[in-house]
Amino acid sequence: MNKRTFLKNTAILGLGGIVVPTISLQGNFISKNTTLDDVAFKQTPLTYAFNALEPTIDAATMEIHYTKHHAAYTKNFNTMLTEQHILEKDIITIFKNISKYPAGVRNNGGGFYNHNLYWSVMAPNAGGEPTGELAKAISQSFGSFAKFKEDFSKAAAGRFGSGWAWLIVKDKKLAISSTPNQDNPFMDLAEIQGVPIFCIDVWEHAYYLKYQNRRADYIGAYWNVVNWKQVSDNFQKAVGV
Ligand code: MN3
Repeated sequence: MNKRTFLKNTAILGLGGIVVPTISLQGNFISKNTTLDDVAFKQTPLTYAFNALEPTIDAATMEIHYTKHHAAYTKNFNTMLTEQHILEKDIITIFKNISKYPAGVRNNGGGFYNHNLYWSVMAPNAGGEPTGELAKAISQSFGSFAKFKEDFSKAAAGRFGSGWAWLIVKDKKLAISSTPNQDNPFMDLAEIQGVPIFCIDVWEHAYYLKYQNRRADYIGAYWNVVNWKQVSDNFQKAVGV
């Protein structure tokens, strides 16, 4: 290397140090000038009224759950990303590396994402049974729809404390899992990892006003509001990946 090339390289390296002065977090570009707008993750708008899932989910629970609990997770998630100068916009990428992020990103990011999925897999005048490819896959994986319901309900009832039960696609096959708190099957620290296509929130805030301590009753009634059309779409996307 001659002196001129050496100086040129040194200048570039020096410049690099100035242009990217901040620490790196799993390759995410981090800027000191991040604003809330840069990272804003938003609550999915509800496509039905707060009272539309009555009598399975009462209007008061829906309204508090959506406008208080989910709104808080969403706000706190955006605030965490801003404070930590995290510009990653793909939440799945964040989840797949979640063990490297602060706990607040894990808890609030999970709370943000999980509830968006939960609202979307419920609908008024829904329930019944899935059809098509999803119905076939459920029979193949669990023996029958009835057995799937039984196993999923067990996972939801058996989750100690607060958390979620999931139907996931793992290696193109269906599996049931559950996670504590606001963890999600995409997260690198989830016991069973996969693509979540259906879920139930078993935090007490999801059912306590109507069902009090009777979590099993809430789980039993939940099947009346499942939006199988949406779950089927989620399944097709997940197996198509
Ligand atoms: Mn909840």
